[in-house]
Amino acid sequence: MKSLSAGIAGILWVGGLVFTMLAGALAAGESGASRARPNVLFIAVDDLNDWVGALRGHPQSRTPNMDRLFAKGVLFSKCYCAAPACNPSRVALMTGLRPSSTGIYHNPDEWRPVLPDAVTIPQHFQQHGYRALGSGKIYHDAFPDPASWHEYAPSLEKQKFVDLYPVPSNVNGLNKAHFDWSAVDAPLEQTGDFQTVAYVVKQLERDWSDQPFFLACGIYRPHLPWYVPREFFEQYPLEGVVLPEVPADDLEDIPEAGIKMAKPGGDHAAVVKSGEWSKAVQGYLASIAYADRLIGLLLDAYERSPQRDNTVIVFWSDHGWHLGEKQHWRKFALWEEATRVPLAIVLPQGKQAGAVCEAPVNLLDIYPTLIELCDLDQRPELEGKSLLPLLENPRAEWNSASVTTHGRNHHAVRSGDWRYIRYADGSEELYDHRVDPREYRNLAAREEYRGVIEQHRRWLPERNVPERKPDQAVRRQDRAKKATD
Ligand SMILES: [Ca+2]
Ligand SMILES: [Ca+2]
Repeated sequence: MKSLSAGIAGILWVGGLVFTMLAGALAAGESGASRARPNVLFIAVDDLNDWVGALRGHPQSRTPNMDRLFAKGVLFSKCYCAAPACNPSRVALMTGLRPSSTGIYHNPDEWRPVLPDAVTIPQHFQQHGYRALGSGKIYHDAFPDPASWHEYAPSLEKQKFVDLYPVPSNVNGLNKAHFDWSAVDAPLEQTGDFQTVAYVVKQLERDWSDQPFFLACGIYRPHLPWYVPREFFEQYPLEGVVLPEVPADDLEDIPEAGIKMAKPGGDHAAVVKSGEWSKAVQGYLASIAYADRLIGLLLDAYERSPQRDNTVIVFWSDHGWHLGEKQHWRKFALWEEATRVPLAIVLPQGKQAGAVCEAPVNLLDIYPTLIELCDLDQRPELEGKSLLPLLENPRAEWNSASVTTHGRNHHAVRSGDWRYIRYADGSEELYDHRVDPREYRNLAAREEYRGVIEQHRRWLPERNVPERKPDQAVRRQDRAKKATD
């Protein structure tokens, strides 16, 4: 509890939490168990960009259940990932360390041998008497972390249940591994994500009066391939699908290093040429609708749960996604679409329900926030910043910017109004979000913005450790999958 200066509502709320913590300390004194510490329901949705609820990234996307979750707590409308790819983003989030400090920049970078002593979020909870358990994708598929959990489904070594695939696959004919989309004729109950949610629901129904839980639920869609039951495709009839707006000359003011990330001659050229763009957008929307349905089942269970009034929910996605903006697809870039993620934190007993916080925050901030919310020991090595002051007062002054790193020394700095990108070769982009939310006009070369750029440079990490030489077998495996994760 650091800040007591956040206004009446904040003080009342902190007062309530102090009481809870005091009760916890008393309980600990009596029984040795930290009984009154809040439980944590930790929900990850893979590859979910801002096409949700109040973030309004796409005019047609409907996410009633995620909206229901956001309405219970604080939705952070300017949250960005530490890295725009599954593995480095998740490693940063779960260890609290920046990619530029660990050298875990890419998907094939096996992280545990590099960080043998890192204490992940669930490990830290374990050390405070919590039961750590879960199911689904929390770490990158290739690198689960058995040390993080007491129990996991399907197992400590395998995070995900088997998924549905149409036969034959490669439905769109693009021959790009998992870069495919199609309705499947099977019930929701047969999907891997459903089984993950069913496991988590069962855990929520258990009696937890003797021990608090840290319970993780990692939903895999809308990660590729976009194979979900037909009913979700039918929510978005193909003929009405709205495509992202992509000005033909948008890349003309972008430096070479940015164009290299966009790869306009790759996925985008193939999708446009094959006439699959609308189907792809439909597939992503359908996959989000499917994930949303599962979130609904999870929320129903949370609402029925006897632990509801003493459970914190953290809802996050690991990075954003391009569907043609900047002639780019997937993540792996430093623009708004690839870096913006939904983050919501639901506090016990409906505190701050329905608030939207516009301060620029980062997924790295989750770890220190949970430490304060659950009164765990501080970890001085963490590089994020506790969001507690913003949970107390979502409009509080926030003198910070959010940094995303993609490969060594390529960084984006997002402040409240600006996005500044600096690539390793020194080339730059600057966008004014007050007038250019789609980042069409790169202002970096204009003299009058030197001051703004200087202000943003001070957030760039000072340390940029070299890239690792990843395990070649893993790299080959990942290449075989075309690095879609
Ligand atoms: Ca991902
Ligand atoms: Ca442009």
